[in-house]
Amino acid sequence: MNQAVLILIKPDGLKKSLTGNILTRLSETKLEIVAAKMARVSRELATEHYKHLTDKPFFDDLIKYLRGELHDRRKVMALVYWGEDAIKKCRDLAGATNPEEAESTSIRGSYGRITTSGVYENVIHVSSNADEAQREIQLWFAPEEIIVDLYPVKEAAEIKRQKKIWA
Ligand code: IDP
Ligand code: MG
Repeated sequence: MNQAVLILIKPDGLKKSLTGNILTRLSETKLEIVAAKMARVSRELATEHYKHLTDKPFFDDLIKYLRGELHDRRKVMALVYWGEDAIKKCRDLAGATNPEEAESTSIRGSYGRITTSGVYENVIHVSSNADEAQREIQLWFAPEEIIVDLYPVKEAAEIKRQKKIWA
């Protein structure tokens, strides 16, 4: 079954110059990239993305981590991969959440670490099921940023606002 999955290269991955390595690993899946961008991560976006973890003791550090406050990189790379069994293929390549438990050949096992303050710096985010993928993709991307029609859309009048164009 064809599926979409959200991948984030987290700020530790960017700081360690791992973008190329991670994309190379993900290309083993033969999945198609249907959206990609660099994104700044507002507190609202980070909190919404990780809202299932609000009650966890590590939540504040996790928000700081995703926002790049721990790595001086105030951005992430966001991608949508699409194809047969996309979620399982990408989760398998990513490895376990805890980088110390992740298989050593997986992306998290190869490049992740646990900091002395207990943050799991595990280099990438991968959606864990189809519902989560839809919620996350709709959170990170607008329909026109994705080159295939993944989910239903509706027409909305655009509110006229100032925007930057090339000078
Ligand atoms: P996942 O990223 O493998 O789907 P989730 O349970 O959704 O795992 O957790 C989201 C993120 O929160 C993880 O990728 C990791 O960065 C962080 N995290 C999860 N569990 C822990 C923990 O026990 N200690 C510290 N950080 C954690
Ligand atoms: Mg998760």
